[in-house]
Amino acid sequence: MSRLVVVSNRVALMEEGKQAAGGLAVAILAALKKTGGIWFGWSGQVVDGESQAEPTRTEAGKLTYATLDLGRRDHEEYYNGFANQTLWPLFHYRLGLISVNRRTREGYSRVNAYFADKLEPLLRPDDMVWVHDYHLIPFGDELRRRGCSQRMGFFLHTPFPPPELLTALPNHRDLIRELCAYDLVGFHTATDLRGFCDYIRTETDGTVEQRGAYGTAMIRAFGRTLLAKVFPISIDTPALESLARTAGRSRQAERLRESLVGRRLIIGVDRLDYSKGLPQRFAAFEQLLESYPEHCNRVSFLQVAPPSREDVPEYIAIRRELSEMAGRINGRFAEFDWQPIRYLNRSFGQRVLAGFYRLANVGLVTPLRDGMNLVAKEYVACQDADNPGVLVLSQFAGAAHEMGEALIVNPFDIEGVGDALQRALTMPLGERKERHAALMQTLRRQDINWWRESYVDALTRAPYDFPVT
Ligand code: ADQ
Repeated sequence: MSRLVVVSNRVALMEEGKQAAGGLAVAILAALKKTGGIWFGWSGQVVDGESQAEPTRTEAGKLTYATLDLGRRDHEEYYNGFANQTLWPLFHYRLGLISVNRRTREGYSRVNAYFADKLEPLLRPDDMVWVHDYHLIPFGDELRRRGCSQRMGFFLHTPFPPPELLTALPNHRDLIRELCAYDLVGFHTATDLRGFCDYIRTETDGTVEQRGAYGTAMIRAFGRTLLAKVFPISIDTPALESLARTAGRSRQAERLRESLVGRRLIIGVDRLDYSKGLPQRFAAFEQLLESYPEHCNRVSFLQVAPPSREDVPEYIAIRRELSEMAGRINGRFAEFDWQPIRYLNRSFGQRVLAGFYRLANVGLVTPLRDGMNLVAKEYVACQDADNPGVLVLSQFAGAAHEMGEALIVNPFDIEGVGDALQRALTMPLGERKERHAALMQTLRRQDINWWRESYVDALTRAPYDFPVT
């Protein structure tokens, strides 16, 4: 079996048993442990001066972590700059938020080239390289320039926008040419795949050949042949199910339950990011209280939102906006013994979150645009099948493609989301159980291991110069 080499912006350097890691990190580690291999990327450390000259290697059995510290300028231009102020808003359909400049694009290319310089000597001819996310689109092309002919795959964790938006990026063709250096390009949904295929059709001389009903396309462009395919990411469903069974009785979950004194609970859990639709969500909760005043003093909304990317101005702005909104709505509706919104800028461990999900009558997941959104899946997996809560889910989350049995909402339609909350809070047990059972069927069939195995299996069959089904 070929060795797997995983490349991601951040490496989840984990000592076994320590720190409950996210499902993705666990799944990747499981794959790496099976085949042996390398997990390569940024250490998460920023240092004064130049980026670290040689990777720090940490051996853990058959697995090697190889990480690099980034110099301040590289971090600023590559990570805060082009990745998070240009590509992130662009890929989330937010042209009004993109900042475009040559300096950060150059920084992005420079760091990708530098990463390639450092990984290339560690590669063996038969390795398979699996690169993750928008920070590293040019990475495969940089390896190819260094003569690497290994099988290389890329997976995009964000949405991929339609060409009408993508072409707002200066020199967009360069980025897509770089993306075409991979053998396999994976997306969460058919919408993302369609965006990519439409770009190839309309902006290049390349061709797109649809394979199967939907979900797979053979691309010939920029002198290369690659497979583009949908792989909806998921969660470790059985692990979360069993975690939630006991976590519902944990000390923190008990404290939360006691603090509610019999009130219903709506929960939201997100990184504090403008793509997650948090101001609209707060407004929808306010709408619920306004349109259905019977919920006043009977329902609490817990929003957990740890700050992220705090060096980027848009993230400072949204944090300020949300604090202001929570204060205003609480000031408007609160009673001396009831605070409508509990808004927390901190994160919790997986176990605590699982207990909170289990307690919540409604999971409110309303991003304006999201690659997948794992919180939606986690919320469902953590419910008690005999008395499950209801998921209210944005039509613009990738998860909505597979989770049609949730209450699907348009997050821009504040009144509509308010009505959906009312429906969720008053849904009869029979309907809740039916919807939950249907959602669970999908989550059990397509869990994180299924996702990882399908991807690695497809990559194993590269290059695809022959017909693939
Ligand atoms: P994110 O934008 O980070 O991921 P999401 O898919 O919801 O969004 O994943 C977040 C993960 O972090 C979940 O596992 C969640 O439990 C955890 N998390 C969130 N808030 C937390 C908190 N307060 N405390 C502890 N844990 C918390 C990106 C894309 C998504 C895509 C994923 C995976 O933006 O669209 O689903 O990658 O591909």
